Amino acid sequence: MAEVNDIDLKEILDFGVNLSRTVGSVILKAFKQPKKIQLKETCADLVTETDQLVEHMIIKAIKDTYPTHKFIGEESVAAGLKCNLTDEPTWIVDPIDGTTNFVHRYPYVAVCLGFCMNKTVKVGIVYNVPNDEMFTAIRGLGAFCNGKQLQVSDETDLAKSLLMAEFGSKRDPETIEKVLKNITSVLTNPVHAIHNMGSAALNICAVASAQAEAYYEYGIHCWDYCAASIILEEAGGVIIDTEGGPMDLMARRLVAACNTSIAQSLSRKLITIEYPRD
Ligand code: LIP
Repeated sequence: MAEVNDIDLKEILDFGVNLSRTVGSVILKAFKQPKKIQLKETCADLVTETDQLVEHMIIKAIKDTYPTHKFIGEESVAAGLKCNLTDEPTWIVDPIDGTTNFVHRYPYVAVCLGFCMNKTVKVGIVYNVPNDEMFTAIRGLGAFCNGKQLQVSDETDLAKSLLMAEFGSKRDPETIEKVLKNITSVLTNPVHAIHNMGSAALNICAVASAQAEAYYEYGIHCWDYCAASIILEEAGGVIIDTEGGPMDLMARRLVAACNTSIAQSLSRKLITIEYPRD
């Protein structure tokens, strides 16, 4: 029985899957429609009214069903709410991971619901809406996509790997120079290729699904990778900090991989791009 501190994690998962399907239908309806776009931190950091509406629906459902639970949501934090993870049962929510994809109708757009207790991710749901792919995991009980169990790639050589990477939304010359240094360092490792899906969560789920061997990014937020992190770990993969230590949910950076050897080889190739913590 998946229970922690008398919280039934299977019930949490079922609630999260149903909720992500409900809000997913709102996203799908808006997917092809014209969108009202606002800019957040930079000219490439977009938000739409659908992001805000979906997060409002998610938070209301959590408050109605689990009134004592806490939440951290991308758009609530953008509106000024503190991003403060405590030991309390906490939902970490990204209503639309891949907002730029959503704006441009590129079909990689995910609802991300991570459920944490004592600052540890216990349940993850990543719903790729346009492709109807429901990625789920409960700590200790495996990872699944539409009910099919996931297992990472058994490749151990970075040079024989497909890498996912994202380049973030900062456009200042200093950051761009470091981003390009990392791309050069990895391409000359060499690797088979560097691809990206425009969604941190779906890049991580690609590694969990043995469709890629590793992924790295600097500048993402806890809501981008909380839910997907447990899906990858339950599929047999690893997520570490870019400096090589354990994953830090608030550090805004990560290396995700099918095994520790590839994760550590990749982290040694990277120079740090500094971002303020969440
Ligand atoms: C996105 C991440 C992506 C990153 C983008 C953006 P959002 O999240 O999933 O990995 O490169 O800059 O942060 O904003 O679409 O939820």
